[in-house]
Amino acid sequence: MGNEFTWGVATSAYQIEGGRFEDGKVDSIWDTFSDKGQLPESGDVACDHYHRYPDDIALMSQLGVDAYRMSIAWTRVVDNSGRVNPAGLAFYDGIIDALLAAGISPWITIYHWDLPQSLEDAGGWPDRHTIDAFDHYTNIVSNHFGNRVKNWITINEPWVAAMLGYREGVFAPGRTSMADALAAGHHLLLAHGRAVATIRANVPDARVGIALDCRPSRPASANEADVAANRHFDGFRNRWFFDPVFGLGYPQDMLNAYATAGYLPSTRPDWLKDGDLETIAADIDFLGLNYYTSQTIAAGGEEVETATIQPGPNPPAGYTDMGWAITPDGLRQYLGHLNDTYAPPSIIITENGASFADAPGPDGQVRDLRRQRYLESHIEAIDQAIREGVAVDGYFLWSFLDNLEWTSGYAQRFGIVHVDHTSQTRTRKESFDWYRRRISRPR
Ligand code: IFM
Repeated sequence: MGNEFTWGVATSAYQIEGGRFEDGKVDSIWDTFSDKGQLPESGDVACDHYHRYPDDIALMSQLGVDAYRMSIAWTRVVDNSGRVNPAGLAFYDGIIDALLAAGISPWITIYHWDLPQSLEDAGGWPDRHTIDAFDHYTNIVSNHFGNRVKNWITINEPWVAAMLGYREGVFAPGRTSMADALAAGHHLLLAHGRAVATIRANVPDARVGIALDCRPSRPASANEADVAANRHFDGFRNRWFFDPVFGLGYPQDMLNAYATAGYLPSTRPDWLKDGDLETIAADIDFLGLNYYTSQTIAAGGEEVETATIQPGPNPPAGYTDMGWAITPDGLRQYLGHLNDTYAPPSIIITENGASFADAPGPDGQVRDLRRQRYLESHIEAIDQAIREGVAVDGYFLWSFLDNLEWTSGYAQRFGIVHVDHTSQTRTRKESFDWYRRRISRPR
């Protein structure tokens, strides 16, 4: 890995901040989802990062990272009438200034799923007007922070926001229509494209990208039905988002399949307007890739994301507490595939990490050897991809702190810093020191 390689850690606002009722914050769809009892625990307090960020940044400083990927809560900085909330901006000013003073470069994710509830009430992501509201918010934050923040990620994981939020209803806002999910996904991608232009206008030296999650897959056998199911799964889970971002438009096989299934009209969907695909394909400086696991697909699994069943020739090196198969070589292979298919100018691993629930022992140490092995094997896979010619220029470990893992609550622990969610005590895990040593090696 070369001199310019960026080593970082990542979090998101709802998962760590808490401070739900502080300084004029309005509700997001996750606050509502939690109020409706759809989360085992709420994010009202989370890791109380809202009040403890100076200590958290001091810990990051001990870690020695170059960069910190964090998200801004839309609901802190813009009120329900679209007016700027100065107190919300001031909170992030405090974080950004403390990071810069510590020599850590802030990488901002503008949207990590916390849509203002008022916009969901007006139609949410399936409604095109949400894009204008997002652009207004992007304009505010890029204008305000652009003098100090040079690396911007527009949208985090549009597949998750669209499919889990609007099709499966297991994530906020909890709606269950594939037609809505496809419209939501399109509008999230358009919001990305619009944001690229807005950020560039406000911050001429910005580097802008999007964080796409992926679920690389392979057929369970050479059997025709398994191969076709795998092709469909890849279209549903990956190509539907990667192809338009890189100017290939929506994959024709999936447009046909969705029309046949009755999710889309057989003619052009009503949400696809002239010029949309050009907007979505805005030039980006890097592709952010979030990778956790890969999956084997058999007939019947065309649209089923489940990482626990791994038939076939390549058994995983175990499972994380999420039940996700540990498949580092899947990352190496997928990086090669992305390079060959889309030729992105640069790839940044914007998330990679593992949930293991190791707790402090009697001596206070958190011996999370399984996480160290996971991280080591995935960083080695990236290194190998780089040797094979893929331009990977950064790695953000998910996550810095044990945090609110959405509908899994606090039970799933991805952090390299253990958080006791009752006392809010932070304890460095052994993986923290492992990562500190790993990133301090001469490059
Ligand atoms: O915690 C999430 C994060 O918010 C988005 N990417 C996947 C992580 C682990 O599930």
